[in-house]
Amino acid sequence: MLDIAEEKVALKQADPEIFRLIEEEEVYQKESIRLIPSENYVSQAVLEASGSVLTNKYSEGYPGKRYYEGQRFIDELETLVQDRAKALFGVEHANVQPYSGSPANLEAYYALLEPGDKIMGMSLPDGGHLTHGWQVNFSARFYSAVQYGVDPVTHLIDYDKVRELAKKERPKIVVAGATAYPRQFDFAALSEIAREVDAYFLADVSHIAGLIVAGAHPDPAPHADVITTTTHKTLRGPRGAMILCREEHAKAIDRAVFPALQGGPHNHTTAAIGVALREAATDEFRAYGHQIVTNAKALAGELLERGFSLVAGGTDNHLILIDLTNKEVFGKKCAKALDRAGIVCNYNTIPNDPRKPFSPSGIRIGTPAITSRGMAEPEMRQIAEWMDQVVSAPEDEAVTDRVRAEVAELCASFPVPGLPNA
Ligand code: DSN
Repeated sequence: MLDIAEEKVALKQADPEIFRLIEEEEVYQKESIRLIPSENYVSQAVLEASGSVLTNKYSEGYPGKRYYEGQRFIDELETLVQDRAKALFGVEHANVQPYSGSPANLEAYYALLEPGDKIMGMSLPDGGHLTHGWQVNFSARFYSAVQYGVDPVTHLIDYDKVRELAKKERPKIVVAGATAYPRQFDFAALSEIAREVDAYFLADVSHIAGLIVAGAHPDPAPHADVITTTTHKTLRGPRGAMILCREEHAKAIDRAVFPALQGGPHNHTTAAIGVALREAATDEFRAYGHQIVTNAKALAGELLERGFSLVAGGTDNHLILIDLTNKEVFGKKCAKALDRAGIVCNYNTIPNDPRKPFSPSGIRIGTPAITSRGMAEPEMRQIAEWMDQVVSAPEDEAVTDRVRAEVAELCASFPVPGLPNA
């Protein structure tokens, strides 16, 4: 296999500064345990499509109806990727052009709502996303927003309470989806609530798309009017997004993406999404999706044994939210100490967090990236042990240095997909 320097000869000569930063990031990605639940490692094939000449082409419009000439290969490419998305997710229509998750949600709202209409989504501190109606986001400024949360004791969504709120507030759209909810969504229940108040039902499955296609999480397709998803989390594709919907919404969705809110699609990303969708349709990927959950459950169990307090008591998806209030260290300090030890995670709010989002009480971890490296239950035990050691002594450099060396040694046995590992 080529080493990093041989692979990027032109870049090294043309721009040694950028080359160096990429090279250092590659080493960092290889030598650390990446526990950020929204990150992953793409395959070499996805990287190659992503870095292809398709970045040179403008293609405003859709296959068969473009505003630029020279689309003979791009039309075929985008149609192929749309078809793969429809088949994999079992939906009638797929728009594969959204630049990322936030634009995709904006586009879905634009297609279905009028300015000022009411959005009902999960609140950010309880695990939702900014674009689901959080106060500082466009979704609460251009629309009006009401938020549901989790039960303060169980940390689970209380669907009766969501129904009560929906009946009182009469939103025009109910949004399911989260960035820090470690349990499964009951899409059937949320869609029923939406129907009861004549609202649309949007499932933002960005975090769990890979689990859904692997059969490791319930499927929203039978229930949702529209599904939005990023493509770079558990789905293990490039940074991008898709909007999937019923045929009745297809025209409105397509118009919202282009010309309303975007210009030309990023064809290199479209191609890389297509490669990822093909990979995600394999038995190997199904096994991968189930192993993500198996690993998350194993890691949660090991953490519980070491006295960590977990929001919602554990996990049944890819992520774990740790409440550090019973430890001597809060989220940010803990995340920084873990990073020094080669274990990368997010500091994160927990439900009803008494602390501020920039220095919250918790950390958020997840297993998609480490599962892509082939790590399994024995490694989860080791990771929990290292986390315990660092969290118990976050300022002890001897501990963080030792753990970092041990982490690098373990990582050397688990090659990173897509990176030279010679
Ligand atoms: N940034 C994503 C995450 O980390 O969950 C959500 O947008």
